[in-house]
Amino acid sequence: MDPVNRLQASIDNPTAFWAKMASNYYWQTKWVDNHTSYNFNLQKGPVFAEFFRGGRTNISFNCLDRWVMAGRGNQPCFLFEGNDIGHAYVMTYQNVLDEVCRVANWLRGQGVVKGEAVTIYMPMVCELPIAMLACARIGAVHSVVFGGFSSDSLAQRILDCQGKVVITASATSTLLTLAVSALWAVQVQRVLCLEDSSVPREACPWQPGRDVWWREEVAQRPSYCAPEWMDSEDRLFLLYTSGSTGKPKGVVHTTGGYMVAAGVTCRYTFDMQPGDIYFSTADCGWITGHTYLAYGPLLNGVTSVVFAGVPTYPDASRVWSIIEKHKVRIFYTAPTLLRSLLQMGDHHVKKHDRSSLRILGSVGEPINEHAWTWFHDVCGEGRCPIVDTWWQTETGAHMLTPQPGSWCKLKPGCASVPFFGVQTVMLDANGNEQDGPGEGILAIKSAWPSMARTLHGDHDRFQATYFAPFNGYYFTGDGCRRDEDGFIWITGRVDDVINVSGHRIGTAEVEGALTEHAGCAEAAVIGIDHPVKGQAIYAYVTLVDSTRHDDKMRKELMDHVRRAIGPFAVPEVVHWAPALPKTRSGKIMRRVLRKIASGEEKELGDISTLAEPSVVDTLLKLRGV
Ligand code: 6R9
Repeated sequence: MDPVNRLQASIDNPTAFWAKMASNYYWQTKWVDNHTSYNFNLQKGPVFAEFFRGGRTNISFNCLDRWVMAGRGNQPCFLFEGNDIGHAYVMTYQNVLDEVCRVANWLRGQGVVKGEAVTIYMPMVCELPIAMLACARIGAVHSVVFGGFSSDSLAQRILDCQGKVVITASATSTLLTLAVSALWAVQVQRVLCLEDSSVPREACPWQPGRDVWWREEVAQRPSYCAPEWMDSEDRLFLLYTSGSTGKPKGVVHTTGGYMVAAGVTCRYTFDMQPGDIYFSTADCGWITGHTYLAYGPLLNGVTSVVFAGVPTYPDASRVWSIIEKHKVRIFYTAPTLLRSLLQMGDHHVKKHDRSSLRILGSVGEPINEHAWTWFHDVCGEGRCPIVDTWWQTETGAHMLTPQPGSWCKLKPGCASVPFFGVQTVMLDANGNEQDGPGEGILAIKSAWPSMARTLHGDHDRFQATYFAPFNGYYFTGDGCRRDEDGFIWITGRVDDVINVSGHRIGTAEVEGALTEHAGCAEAAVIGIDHPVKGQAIYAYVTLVDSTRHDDKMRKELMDHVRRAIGPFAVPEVVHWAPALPKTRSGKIMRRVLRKIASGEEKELGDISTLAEPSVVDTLLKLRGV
């Protein structure tokens, strides 16, 4: 069958496609014949999805033991590159399996049982995916919290998942300080801390009896731990993400379906073969690091670069020097990094040999044509296809992407076509499917194996967020356009989610953090275009005392957001707003705020529905004050 027909056949019959793919993995017990079912129609009962019913497996076994048993134990699994040049080492598949087992045995020793949550709060070192795999080994549910989150955010997430064990690191002293200060507020019985030689032990706040050192505790444990055979629908992990309202949502992923989709998307989108050298700049604190650093590459037996440094240190050629050093074949990164590197000049790229590169990937936000062309022509020397992968924390794996084969057209900035077995549709505002070229809302019509099964502790919110907007469909929150070839272009979020440097942030979260400050009466946050970050956070703030419109107050508010959420959520601009533009029913008109922020006040449109039209003039006067 030619590739186009093969893709279409998988979309027409996803169940058969996924079952065929699943048989490439090790299952301790095979699934039953009618192994897949789902419901997306709220009128017919609760939303659910089930894949490979009856099947039992363990993802860490498929990531590690399988390769060791096949004689690949001495193959490098992780190629670590620290921030300082020369701080580099290799871990083979056997080394990783041994360490995963030791950590798994340590976790069991703490009484952690199958189904229990373990929070992981670490920088991007090899021990981060190792800790994740160790949880998976014993059926504990990992909840990784990005190292850039503040102690308050960490505490909130620990409380929500009720885990008693936290795994963290002293690699940056702030990390441990933050971890410790947050833990005081909550019930945590044991903290496993990875020591970094650059931080003296005395500098680490320590609670004897609760806190222990990784190197001391883990080394004593046996280097084999029998895997816990998990039902396909048993939980694998929780990952908190932002939505348009309320507190962060704990997205739940399960074992079998996630495993198959993580492995298969890597296999096809990146054309991975065992032994390939792969480099992703993703952090395991986000979904991309889960699927395309921790799990997917290992499921394919590839060798992954784990880069813990800053891409511009010691200079802007760092990633290209790593690509040259390790002869990287597949490079997966985010548009925001490309945009920051391209400003620094082509010479940084060209001084390193990139002839090993075969496939380039982009993820996290729309890639603009300029960045795409630079990535393709300069970095990839015009030889490597770019796979612009569209997907989400909730989808678990790639949903739309070009395929790297020559049969798939490459269009700069286009997420292109559905992945095998995925039924994407374009809806109009009333939820009707649209055929042919046009614009609409991107939705998914039927279940796929790596879809989120629920939100931790809140299935109602899961249904209300993703299925109630268009009953019968998974609502992505993204707008899209379909061109004459049937290719899909992502046009950005249609809800109140902002994407700053590929980090997903809810406007409501930032507003909540601002209004927690005693001096802030009200806040409205929007996203504005930013040349490097894609979007930046722009905050309108109404103070209790308007005589305090000054930079000192501005700094206080920004510091407050840094403490409440983390540095990446700090507003780029704070615009004083004695009052906000609201409708008569009290709804903030964000459209008006966006126009004022972007200097398009001539295009404000109809503002006659504003309760108090004069606020617009006041806001214009205070722009830049
Ligand atoms: C994987 C990830 C999801 C949101 C998503 C969309 C945006 C991701 C994109 C893209 C255009 C792409 N997004 N990939 N937009 N082109 N290739 O980033 O997950 O952090 O949950 O963010 O990111 O808006 O809805 P997550």
